[in-house]
Amino acid sequence: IQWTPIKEFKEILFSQFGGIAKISINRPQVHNAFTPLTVQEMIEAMNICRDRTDIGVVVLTGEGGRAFCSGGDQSVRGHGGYVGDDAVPRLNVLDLQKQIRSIPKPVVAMVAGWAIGGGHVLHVVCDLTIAAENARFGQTGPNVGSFDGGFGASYLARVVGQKKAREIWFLCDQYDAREALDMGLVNKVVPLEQLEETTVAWCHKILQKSPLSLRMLKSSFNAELDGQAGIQELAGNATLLYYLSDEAKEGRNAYMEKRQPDFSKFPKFP
Ligand code: 2NE
Repeated sequence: IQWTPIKEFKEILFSQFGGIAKISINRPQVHNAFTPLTVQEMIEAMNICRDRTDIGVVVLTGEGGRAFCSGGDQSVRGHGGYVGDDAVPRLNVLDLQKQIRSIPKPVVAMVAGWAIGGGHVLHVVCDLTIAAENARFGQTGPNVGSFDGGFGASYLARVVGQKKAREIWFLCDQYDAREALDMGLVNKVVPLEQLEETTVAWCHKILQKSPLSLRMLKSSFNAELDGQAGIQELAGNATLLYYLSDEAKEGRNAYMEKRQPDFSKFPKFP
């Protein structure tokens, strides 16, 4: 598969293949652990994916075939967060998690090797996960003095159930790809050499579907779980659809033409 670079970054690769964008953490020497800069770059890439109308689906992955992501880079963990060049401690991966959930396009985690700690949470918040047979999943927070009580706990529990989510966090065990499939944590398991082609095939299927329908579905799935923020997303999509209608345009036109709007011709559906 010939990926074309979209933009150069220091700690991620960002490329596209037709309507598919791929964001790949490029720190294989530490199993793709993230720093504040990695996350900042991923956030920028996600923003580009959101804005670009030719991109319909985003793949999140890690370079090297041995890890998707091993969470926050412990070597830059300081007093109150992960510390970048500006010496400010941050947990900006939480912003990235929200962005993955709210971008109105499907996000697919393509997992080879380790998806651990904050890296595990990243795949959990993606819409779909396709795993290679060498994938290993788990949380480590209680081992290393950390935890993610947001999506990392509550959304994980929605995905695998309360008992299993508590087991994952309280025991910090690691689970292979087959176990992950059995607990509904991933959508499909394939041999490592078929991981990318399978992911791209799934993405191509998605790209053939109605983008507005996918957008509405993603925000509908989120709405039930995300409270006011989830309702806001769904309602924002309703506004988008309404703006496409002649009825809404009559309101705007009347205002611009300094006249009373005439909504009488629009049906009052049962
Ligand atoms: C992933 C795991 C189990 C793999 O083990 P193994 O034996 O296959 O590899 P190894 O030798 O541990 O790792 C290879 C190199 O990568 C570094 C290691 O230190 C090692 O470096 P060298 O010794 O070769 O120099 N490395 C791996 N993960 C790293 C990390 N996260 N930070 C810095 N260096 C890392 C094993 O490597 C492992 O358990 N890794 C740590 C996983 C972890 O605890 N992650 C942080 C969880 S907390 C978090 O992510 C978080 C949160 O809880 C809340 C908010 C935000 C973030």
